[in-house]
Amino acid sequence: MSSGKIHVAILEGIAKVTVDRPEALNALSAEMLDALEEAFSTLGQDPSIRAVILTGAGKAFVAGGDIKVMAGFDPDQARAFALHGQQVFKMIAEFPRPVIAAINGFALGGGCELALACDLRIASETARAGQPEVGLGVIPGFGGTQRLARLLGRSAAKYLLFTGEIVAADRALQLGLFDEVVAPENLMNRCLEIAKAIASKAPVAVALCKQAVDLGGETTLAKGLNYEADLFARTFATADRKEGMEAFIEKRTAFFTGS
Ligand code: CO8
Repeated sequence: MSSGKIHVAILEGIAKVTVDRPEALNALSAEMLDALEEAFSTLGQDPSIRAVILTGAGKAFVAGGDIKVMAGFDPDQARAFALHGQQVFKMIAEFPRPVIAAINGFALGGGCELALACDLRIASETARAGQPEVGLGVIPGFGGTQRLARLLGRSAAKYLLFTGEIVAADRALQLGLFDEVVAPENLMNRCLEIAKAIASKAPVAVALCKQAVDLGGETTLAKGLNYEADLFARTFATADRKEGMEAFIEKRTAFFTGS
């Protein structure tokens, strides 16, 4: 399956989505955003998908929004572009299955924001990340000021946002921007290993964990706990809950169907 400059390959319930515009270090134009949206929209309708790995072709993950396109924007066009990117990234953040960013190289500006919209960020030792927008006279527009601060805390986020510093993988790991850093040749294998571990678990339970954690970050502890209890109860209406508990009691491996 191919969608513009976004390529999708599916193997055993795991989708690999590749941003493929290496000549511009995978910079995101409106066309690229549309293609990304179309790819995730199609994947969202496929019940066999259990996890998604998002990566970039060539030496970059994504080096940002397309500066050459943005250079000609007036404020109205800039707002429309920011809202476009935010809407596509929201779709990725709310994708009903876990999305793993396999950060193979530069994740800058809009590329760092794309990684932030994913559930996990596994990076190559050669990856670099940052929000260099202030050096261009702008601020992040695809969610960087919001998701970065929520993930790293306000101080670390402000440091990266104010200085525009592009940090190496080990520093990104230390800051909590990357979850794991591996040798470049191991990046895809490690992401596949994580995706397979996720795919072996009860899909509805995994999806509800994602919903509960993400809603919890947006509300009070009391409301989050209440929501968790509701979702916990919901799992008891699934066949996979019955299968999972029976398999434990019968000392066998559970076979989950996603129902
Ligand atoms: N946009 C457009 N083209 C890009 C981008 C980009 N973000 N990044 C790289 N390219 C292009 C280069 O222009 C170059 O093209 P050409 O060969 O035609 O000159 C090609 O990709 C290769 O890049 P370099 O030759 O620069 O490669 P290097 O290895 O020398 O450098 C860097 C790699 C350090 C990553 C460098 O390319 C760079 O600094 N890129 C820009 C990074 C950046 O500032 N990103 C943030 C952009 S702003 C943003 O993302 C905000 C998004 C949300 C805004 C929404 C509100 C409107």
